[in-house]
Amino acid sequence: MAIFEGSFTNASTLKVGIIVARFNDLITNQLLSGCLDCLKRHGLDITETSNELDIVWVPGSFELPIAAKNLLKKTKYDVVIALGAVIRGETSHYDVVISEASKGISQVSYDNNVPIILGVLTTDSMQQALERAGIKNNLGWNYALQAIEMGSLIKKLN
Ligand code: INI
Repeated sequence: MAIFEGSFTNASTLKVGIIVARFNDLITNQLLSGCLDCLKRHGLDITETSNELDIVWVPGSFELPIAAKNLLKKTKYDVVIALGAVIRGETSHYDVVISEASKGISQVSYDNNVPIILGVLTTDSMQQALERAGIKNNLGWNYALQAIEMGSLIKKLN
């Protein structure tokens, strides 16, 4: 019997891409900072000269999938993290944005055989989003942990 599990010990063996939506950037900048803090503390080089990390900015969560698709054309990433914030109270096309973003992200992930972490916060209010992006907990940290786990797991399975 073989048991395969992701490892959290050395993120520097991974090549990580992060795609961040500028829409609601008060929230997404916080998610990005939580993410980077976690990756750094797990050994990934997050400096400007790093070969282990690339960051791509897009206008909104709707554009996360197309950016992921093109990012994966150029370079072999072990894992990609897609960060966005969709707030129900602030938009009438909440459902369209979140549905297209999540559908597109899973499709690009399967098509390229690369895990893409769905780091899009969906909340009913800005207050809830703030709470999940740092005031209480920063889910950016969790997204990065999930990325380290999945990136290392898929490497082991191949
Ligand atoms: N994009 C988001 O990331 N979050 C939102 O809450 C949001 N709202 O409110 O509409 C949003 N819209 C922009 C969308 O993602 C696209 O950038 C835009 O429609 C252009 O394609």
